Amino acid sequence: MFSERLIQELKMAQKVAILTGAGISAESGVPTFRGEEGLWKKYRPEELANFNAFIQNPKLVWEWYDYRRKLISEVMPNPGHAALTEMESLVPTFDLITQNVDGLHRKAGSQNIIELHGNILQSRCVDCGVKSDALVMSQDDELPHCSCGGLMRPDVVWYGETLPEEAIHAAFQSARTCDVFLSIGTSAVVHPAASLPIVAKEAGALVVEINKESTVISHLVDESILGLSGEILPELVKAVWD
Ligand code: BJW
Ligand code: ZN
Repeated sequence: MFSERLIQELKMAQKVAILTGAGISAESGVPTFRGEEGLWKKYRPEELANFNAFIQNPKLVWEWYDYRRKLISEVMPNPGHAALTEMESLVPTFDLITQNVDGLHRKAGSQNIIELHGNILQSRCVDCGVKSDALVMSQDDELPHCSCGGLMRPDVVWYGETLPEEAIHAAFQSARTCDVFLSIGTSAVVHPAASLPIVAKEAGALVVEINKESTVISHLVDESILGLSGEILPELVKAVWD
């Protein structure tokens, strides 16, 4: 299933960078964004994951996040998350860059996590920027407000917003300096995250994609392994380090 090149490069790697997307959490029961399963009520994620949508209808957007936070709180990391946690203990330097806001890598025990799109469990004030543990809308559907009076919003990165500076800097630095880069469970259409595998490739890393289906970067990477990350990643760890 795995090329000798991938096995040898991973064995010898001093630094491995991983980029994960919604696909890694799919086998835990978290819906991905694109395709039918990404729909909530009749909305596509891009209709809700932007500041204009929030300002126009904060109640609707909070409802979507409340629904997702509840769902996430009820699911567990899957063998794909666990394999990455194990990989971290086997590689000298291991950067786990994730686009996911679900916190499942942390729950699985991963340590060095770079969250590019924030964290759904936190909220932040639109006016003063103060952060707090996410507030669930109260029973009478009151919107969560900050002590300064500002509206609280989910502490995530929406379309058209800049990514946390420290996280994006660390992610590009990792892509530029790793020996092996694995892009896992992401459609690789959302930038700047989608540029990371390309940056790694240009810098000379072995770049391998693990995804259920081909993506827009499949023809640009060194190897594209089609299948479920919850099945492939444990096999990969076994093939390289057992
Ligand atoms: C499995 C599986 C299994 C399933 N095993 N696989 C350059 C070029 C073009 C556009 C832009 C550009 N630079 C910026 C833009 C605009 C925009 C963008 O990229 N748009 C594109 C869609 C065209 N980017 C931005 O706006 C970003 N900001 C920015 O660049 O700031 C600078 C700037 C400011 C102003 C103007 C211009 C520039 C911000 C992007 C923020 C994205 N936010 C979201 C929501 C986060 C909060 C939340 O969760 O609610 O992030 S959108 C959504 O997409 C979410 C995800 O993290 C992200 C990526 O999705 P992901 O993870 O790839 O999921 P899917 O569903 O797409 O794919 C899952 C894959 O898994 C599929 O392929 C399945 O087959 C597979 N799969 N089961 C393995 N078991
Ligand atoms: Zn405030």
